Amino acid sequence: MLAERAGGPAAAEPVDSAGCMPRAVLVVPCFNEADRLPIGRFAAFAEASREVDFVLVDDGSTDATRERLRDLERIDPDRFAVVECGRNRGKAEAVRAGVLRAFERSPAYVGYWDADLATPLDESSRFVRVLESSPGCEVVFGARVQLLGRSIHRRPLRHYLGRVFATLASQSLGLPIYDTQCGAKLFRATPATRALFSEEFLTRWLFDVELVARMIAAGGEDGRTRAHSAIYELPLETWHDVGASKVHAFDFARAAVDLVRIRWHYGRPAR
Ligand SMILES: Nc1nc2c(ncn2[C@@H]2O[C@H](COP(=O)(O)OP(=O)(O)O)[C@@H](O)[C@H]2O)c(=O)[nH]1
Ligand SMILES: [Mg+2]
Repeated sequence: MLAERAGGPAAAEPVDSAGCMPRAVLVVPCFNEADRLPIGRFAAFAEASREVDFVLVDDGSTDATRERLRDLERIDPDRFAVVECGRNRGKAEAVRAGVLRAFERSPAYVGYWDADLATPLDESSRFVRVLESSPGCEVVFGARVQLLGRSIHRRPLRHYLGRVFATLASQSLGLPIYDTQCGAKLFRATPATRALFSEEFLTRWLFDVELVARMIAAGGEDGRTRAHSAIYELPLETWHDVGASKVHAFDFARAAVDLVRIRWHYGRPAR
């Protein structure tokens, strides 16, 4: 059973779900995912691993996503919670609503994970281990790096467009970040982290870039240096592009415009 504890997330020692607090809560944004949501993989993972609970966000889907999410909730209501966002507002706001709900469970770590499980759930334990073993690290970003001995499968066009975008994002942020857009991220659940999610995001898809911009801004004069040591990019063992993406070519043009908006809005820290 998940129970709230006094003292806030940073003050409490996490225990497993069979006790009280989940070690990690992963938010899964879902928009029209009824046909591709791998319910069996979610259920099997929750059964096998007691350290992760889920907040499933239905972002105003027009298919049977909500019913599928409720099915998961029925399997284990202590481990799966459903948030419904009335109308479709985009991944950014769906993740934000889910993260704020996740904080109410007082976990040690809060993150988000794409519904298609392009990043398998098994990878989440590696994210947790990084935060456990590195007290100075606040955030772990999955990074899709094609290294020998890994299983990273990305369609070539998506890969190259993604690399162009990642380079632009890195330059715009003034931070040598490799992969802002991977849909698997885990944060230490502190008040500072929660504050990153307190305001609405400017963009629908580049909120990951906005989160980094917010971290830099929160660090003041030393923002970039602090963000550099607080963010750890973890090269994934496995990442498989799952078909039927909701991101289209037009979105890459839109992304370039949004990068400019982000830079304008959050400002660029001095080098
Ligand atoms: N909330 C919300 N989530 C979305 C929307 N579009 C996509 N998503 C979710 O964002 C995640 C990534 O979407 P996906 O289509 O796999 O994008 P890609 O892997 O980057 O091509 C999935 O969990 C989707 O359900 C949307 O309009 N609203
Ligand atoms: Mg995907």
